Parts: sequence; structure tokens; C-alpha cells
Amino acid sequence: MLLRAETIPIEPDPGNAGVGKLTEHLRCSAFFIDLNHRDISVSGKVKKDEKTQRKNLNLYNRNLCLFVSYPRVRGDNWGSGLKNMKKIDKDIGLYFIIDSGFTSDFVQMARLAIDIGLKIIQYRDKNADASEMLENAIKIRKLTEETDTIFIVNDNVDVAFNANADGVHIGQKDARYEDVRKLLPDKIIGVSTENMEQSLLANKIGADYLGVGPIFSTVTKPDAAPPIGVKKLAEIVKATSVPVVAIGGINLKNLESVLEAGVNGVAIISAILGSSNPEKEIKKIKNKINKYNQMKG
Ligand code: 3NM
Repeated sequence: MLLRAETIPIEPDPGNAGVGKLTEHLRCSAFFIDLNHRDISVSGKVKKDEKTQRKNLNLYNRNLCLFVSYPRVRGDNWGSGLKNMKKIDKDIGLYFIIDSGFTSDFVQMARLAIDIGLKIIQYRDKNADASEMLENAIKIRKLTEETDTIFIVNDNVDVAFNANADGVHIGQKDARYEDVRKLLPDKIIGVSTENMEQSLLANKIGADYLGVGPIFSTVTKPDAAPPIGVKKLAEIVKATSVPVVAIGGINLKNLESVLEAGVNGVAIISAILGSSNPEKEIKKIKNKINKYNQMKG
């Protein structure tokens, strides 16, 4: 998880103006995140008294991070009173990941996915800093807002929150699920898992879905664990109750073997974004999944 000061719309060096701005934020509910200790305490209504302000400015100055919700600043549909909150169901199908390693045309790709009727898209960006990511995420949010397409942000909880995405996807090396849940009580949280043990745990603690993989070898994620294959995948599907999305090296050729494992969805990057015609690839994959599901009744 990346939580950086520059992603937060308060003054980088809080002087008087910063205090004023911070005070405004503090009147909303605020979350303070201690990056050093990975301990997140959620403070409900933060009092606007001087002592609290000073304490929190000190936290900020020590390079800890302030993570703020703005139900008032940004409008009523922010935070837990969110309208049109989207929920994940079991019939996920193609989970398209728009990855900055393959495209910078995030908005165009999101539009494609929406037009084709995909249920979920994810924005994954390992190149941009958090403020750039937030800009892109807000654009994708605007596009997906009035549609049935769920919008998930990869890794960056603060970006997911500030862009008001439908959810966030976290890996085993990112923030702990329990901490993220405190910050995003009503949003979708997906968790990457690489084996049975991690899958059972993520299932138990309340992840909304599992991203299980890599199933096959993949060049898209160089630090991915060794591939687990479809047999292990099927065992994980059987042993867990939340939706399972398979990921890693999935393409049109091996798609059916993945579906045979009983997964709820397949997450794909390179087979789509590495092709000369992403739109055509998305449609082919979607059709193949539909046909498979019809065949299975
Ligand atoms: N996560 P492609 S594998 C982003 O195993 C990601 O958790 C993985 O890309 C995991 O479809 C992966 O190109 C890369 O193989 C998926």
C-alpha cells in the first residue's frame, strides 16, 4: 500500500494555511495511519481542539500520513453514505486489469470494457506516483460511476478512497486486510492469494473475493510466486466460499481449463493489452466464458 503525503490534499508543509486546511479536514472524520508501525487507528469525530490539532500536525510532520474522509468537502456521496454502492456477485466473468505496463490509455480501455459490459475493471499502475494515479483513477471513476461496471484500484488504498472507487485489491505484501477494512468499511476488498493457506485465511477474515494466482507463468508480474496450476486452483475454489478470480498467464487457449476449476472470474492483462486489438480480445474472452457457462447450465 502506498500512502504518501503528496496524495493528500493538505499543504505539504503545514504552516498557518495548512493548519486552517487541516482543521477543515479534522471537522470531518479522519483516519490516522502510522506508516512505521502499520497500526491504523480510526478516529470517529476528531475534536477541533488545539491539542488534537497539534498532536496530529506532529504526526504529519514526522512523516506519518493523514488519511481523511470528506463527506462534507466532497459531497454527500462520499464515505459510508455512498449512493449506488456496487457489490460483487458470484458471476464475475472477465475481470479486466488495465495495467500501466501495457497502456497509458486507461480511460479508453475503461470505456471499452464498459461498452462491452464487463462487470469489473481494475486500474493497476506500478509506474505512476500516487497523485498521478489518483488523477487517472478519478477519470475512470467518472466513467464507471453511472454504469454497472465495478471499479477497483490495485494496491493503493488511499487512491481507491480518494477516487471513490468501488473497491481496492491488495496483495500479500500490501496493507493488512483488517486495517484496510477499517478505512473502507463499505467497499469491495479483494485479496491476492498464492496458495491454500492464504486463501483460507483471506476467506475467513472477510475478503470480498480472492485473486488466486499465478495459475500459469506470467511475465506481467516478475515477482509473482511460482504458478499453482489449475488443480490447486480447483482445490482452493472448493475450500473457500467467497468468489474466486484466477489470475496469471490466462489466455484464450488455457481459459477453458481455468473455468473447469470452477472459478467465478478470470483476471487478464497481457492476453488483452498485449494484443493488437484489445477490444476484439475482450469480446472473444467474454464470449468464450459465456458459452462455457451456458454449456454448464
Ligand atoms: N497478479 P497476465 S499474476 C497482477 O499471481 C498479477 O497475484 C498475479 O497478468 C498474482 O494476465 C499477475 O498478463 C499478472 O499474466 C497477470
